[in-house]
Amino acid sequence: MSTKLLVSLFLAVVLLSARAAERPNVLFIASDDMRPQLGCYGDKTVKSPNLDALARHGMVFLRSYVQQALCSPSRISMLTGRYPATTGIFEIGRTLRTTMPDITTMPQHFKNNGYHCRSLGKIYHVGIDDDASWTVPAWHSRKPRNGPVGTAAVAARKKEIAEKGITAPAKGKGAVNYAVPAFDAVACGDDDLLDGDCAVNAIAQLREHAKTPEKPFFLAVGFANPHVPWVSPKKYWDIYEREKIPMAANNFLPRGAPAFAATSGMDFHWYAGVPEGDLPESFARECLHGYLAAISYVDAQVGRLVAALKETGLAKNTIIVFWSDHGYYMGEHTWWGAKHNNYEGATRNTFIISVPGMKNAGRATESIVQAVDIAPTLTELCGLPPNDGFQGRSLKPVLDDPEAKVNDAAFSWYPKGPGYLGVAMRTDKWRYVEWTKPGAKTEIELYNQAVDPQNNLNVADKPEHAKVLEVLGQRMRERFPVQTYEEPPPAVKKKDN
Ligand SMILES: [Ca+2]
Repeated sequence: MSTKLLVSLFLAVVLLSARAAERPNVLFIASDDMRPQLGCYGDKTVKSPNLDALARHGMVFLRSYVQQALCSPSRISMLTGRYPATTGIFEIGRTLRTTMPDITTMPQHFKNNGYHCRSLGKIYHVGIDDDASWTVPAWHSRKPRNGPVGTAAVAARKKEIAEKGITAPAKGKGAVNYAVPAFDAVACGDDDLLDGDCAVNAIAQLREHAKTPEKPFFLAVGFANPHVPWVSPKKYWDIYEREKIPMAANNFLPRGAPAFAATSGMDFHWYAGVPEGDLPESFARECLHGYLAAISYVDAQVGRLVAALKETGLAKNTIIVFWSDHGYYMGEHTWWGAKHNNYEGATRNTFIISVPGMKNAGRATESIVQAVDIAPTLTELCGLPPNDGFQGRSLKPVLDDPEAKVNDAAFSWYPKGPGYLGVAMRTDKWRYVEWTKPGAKTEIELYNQAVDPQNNLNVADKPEHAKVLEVLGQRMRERFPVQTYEEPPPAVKKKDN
């Protein structure tokens, strides 16, 4: 080999390493079932000082939508940068490789470009992970998700099942996972429960990374709260006055909506102590109290991660994303502890991005964004080559100018039924939902978001909206042809929750 070639090779290696070292790190924080109920979203009740501080150093996306309001399909869509229409996964059960064996996911794209990629806690749905996405296998805390009361309830239920020789149902009242109370204020420290322990491990990872600044990282940290059961250390309950927590005013189903569409999950009602039917007000208030405490518990863990970034000096070169996998209902439309549909409350999620040195720090944007936009956004912000498989759009124009628009609509999917697949299109003014089923009449929903932000009244059948329906329907069909979906038979038993 000639000296000239050797020198060129050496320079190429030096340049590549220098470029890798300059690339920002990514701390991607996911929270499970956290609706945009934070101080930085204008909520006056919740205590979220750390996420509000993150928002002051970042941008809050007020109109961010996930592509399906259910844990696993939402996460698979976001992590692959593909719509569920492409992943074909609309349920909890199958891994993404079932339908897309050779896909390159967002973290895998980072891994392929020299990043150390790691998953701690719930990033993909628990038990439905993707090894190819990570440099090392995903890590899960062994600390309890529940306090002593919940842990004892599970043990008692297991004992009862063994003694009676019965087969417990996998779902519903009587299932082992649902033997725990729906909420609990535990006299313990943050690190005695799962999410605090996840933060401890994440901080340890950050300290390790600080020692090898030449290798950028993509660290994904997923918290289990505020998914039901709402279990958090008692100190987070003590910061709220239960009687002052506002209750939902629209405790009725969306009016004029198809009955099969206006439904949500019932799993919350399977937890121990949850009454059938309407919740008495005192019980409903305890639920809201528990949900808010669980948000504050996550908020505190985020604060610890951000403090670790500052302490290690990593903050100046680390992009922080905070994302929840969908919205949530806490009494609105009579739904509790639920998502599972195509309405605004289920599909709108919490989403904050903080980029070191960003000029619009502290701004909020009403630009319509989607979870599939995250992959191309981080790819661009980190200077990686684009990946043609990512279907969203980079949000860098919005980060540079909160008034900028990159999407004219956000799309979400949900199978309902049996046999219907619904696609929702959220534009600036409308939520337009089409429900198609082979051999059945297509059902349409239309909500005027400008006057009906919570989707209380379906106005699709108003004669004055005929033209709007035609235009919106055409817009949707141009993007996504009619698709059908049949839920696959359950294959392997997966860990629930
Ligand atoms: Ca979730």
